[in-house]
Amino acid sequence: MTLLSDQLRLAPAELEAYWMPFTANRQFKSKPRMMAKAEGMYYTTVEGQRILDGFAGLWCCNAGHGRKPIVEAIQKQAATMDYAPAFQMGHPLAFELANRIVELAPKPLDHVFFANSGSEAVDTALKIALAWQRARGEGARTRLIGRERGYHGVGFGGIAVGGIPANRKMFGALFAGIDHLPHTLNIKECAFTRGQPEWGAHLADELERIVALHDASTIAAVIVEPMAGSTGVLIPPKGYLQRLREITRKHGILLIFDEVITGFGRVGANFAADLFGVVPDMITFAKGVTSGAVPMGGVVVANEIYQQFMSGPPGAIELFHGYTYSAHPLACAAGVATMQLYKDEGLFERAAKMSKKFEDALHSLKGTRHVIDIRNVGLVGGIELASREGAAGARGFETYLKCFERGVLIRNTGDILALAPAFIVEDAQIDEMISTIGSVLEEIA
Ligand code: PXG
Ligand code: PLP
Repeated sequence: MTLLSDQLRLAPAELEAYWMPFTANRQFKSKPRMMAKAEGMYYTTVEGQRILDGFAGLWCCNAGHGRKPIVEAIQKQAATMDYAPAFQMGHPLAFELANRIVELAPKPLDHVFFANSGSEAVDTALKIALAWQRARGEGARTRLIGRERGYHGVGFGGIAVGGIPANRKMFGALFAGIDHLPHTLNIKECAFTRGQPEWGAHLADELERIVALHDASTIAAVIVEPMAGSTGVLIPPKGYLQRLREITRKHGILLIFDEVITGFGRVGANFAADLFGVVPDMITFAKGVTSGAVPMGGVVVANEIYQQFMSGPPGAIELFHGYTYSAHPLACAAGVATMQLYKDEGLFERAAKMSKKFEDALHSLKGTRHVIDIRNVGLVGGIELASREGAAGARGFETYLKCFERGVLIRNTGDILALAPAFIVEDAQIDEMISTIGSVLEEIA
C-alpha cells in the first residue's frame, strides 16, 4: 500500500480532508509548511530544509527531538503492552510516573490524576475543585475565577475561565458563575523589564473586590497561569502570586496554577511554583511531561484534597471522572523515560544556566524596528511588536513566516513573538534565532 505520507508533495485535493487546529487553513494549504523529521534542535521539512526549532514544537519538546531513551521506551512499551483499561485496573508504569512527578512537585502536592492533554488537565482540576468543596460541606462554592488573557485550553471549562475573546465569543454563553481577574501586562510601566516587573502586585487585590461582590462562600477556585504563555509571555509582577495565595487561603478558595507550559523545567526550576516561591493547591501539567513525544496531561493535588475524597464505603468509586486513556502505557513509558533523561542530563539546571545568555540575547533586540517590549523568564521569551494600523497580528504573522523561510521556527500570537527552545539549546543556536528575527524585523514593513 502506498500512503499519502510516502509522497514528497501532496496535491491540493489531498490537503482538504484535514481541518487543521488553530490554523489559517486556506493560507497553509496554499503554501504548506510540512515537517518530515525531527532530531535534537532541528526539524527537516518534506523538501529537506533544516529548521532550527526555537519553540520546542509547541512549548513541549523540552528535552529536544527524537531523544533515544524516550524513543526506545515508547517502542518497548508498544511491543509489550499496548493498552490496559484505565478504570478499575492499573499497570506499574502509571504508579512509577506518578511517584516521579510527586518527587518533583512542591510539597504538599503529592497525588497525581492523569489526563491526555492540557485541556483535559484543566477540566479535571476544575471538577476536582468543585467536588472537593462539596465533599467538605461547602457545596455552594460553585464559582470559578480565571484571568483576562489566560489560556487554559479549549474545553468548555477551560474557555470559560480563560480570557481570550476569540476563543470564547463563538461558543455561546459558556457556563454561569465565572469571573475574571485583570491581566498583569502594562507596557507603559514595565517595558523591557528583565524577569519579574516591580509594578503590578496590587492587581492581585482585585480578587478581594471579586470576593466582596460574590461572597467567598460561593467561590470554589481561582485558576491562573503563573506565567501566561499563550497570550504573549506575561511575567507575574513581584509579589503578585504571593498576594493571590494569601487572599485565596484567607477565604477558603483553592488556588490552581496552570503549569502546562511552565512545568518541568521551562522556567529553570521544576515548576513555576518553585521559582516564584508560591505553592498552590493544584498544579495542572501536560507538554513537557513526555517532552511532547506522546500526548499526556494531568493534575498534581495537595494531600488534603485527595484525602477528603477517601471516605465513604471502601468499595465505592471516590471520584466520577477519568478518561479511557488516563495513564496510557505509551504515555507513561515516555513520561518515565523523560523524567529520567531530565535528571541524567541535569536539563532543568541547564535551562536555568542558559537563561542568562538567552535573556541577554533577547534584550539585544531592544531598539530593533517595531519592537516595543521584550519579556523573559527561564527559557521563555516574548518580543512584542507595534501593530500595523488597522491590521493587528499581520506583522507578527509575517515575521513568523519569514523566519520559517530562513530556517528558524518561532511562534507568534498576534504581534507578539515567542521563543521557547529545548533545554539542550546551544549559545550559537540562540544567536541564530535572535539574528534571524532581527534581520526579518529590519526588512518588513
Ligand atoms: N493550559 C495552558 C497554560 C496551556 O498553555 C493548555 C492549557 C492546553 O493544553 P492542550 O494540550 O490541550 O493544548 C495550554 C496549551 C501557543 C500554544 O502558541 C499554547 C498552547 C498550545 C498550543 C499553542 O502559545 N498551550
Ligand atoms: N464518547 C463515547 C460515545 C464514549 O463511549 C466515550 C468513552 O467511552 C467517550 C466519548 C469519552 O472518551 P474518552 O474516555 O477517550 O475521553
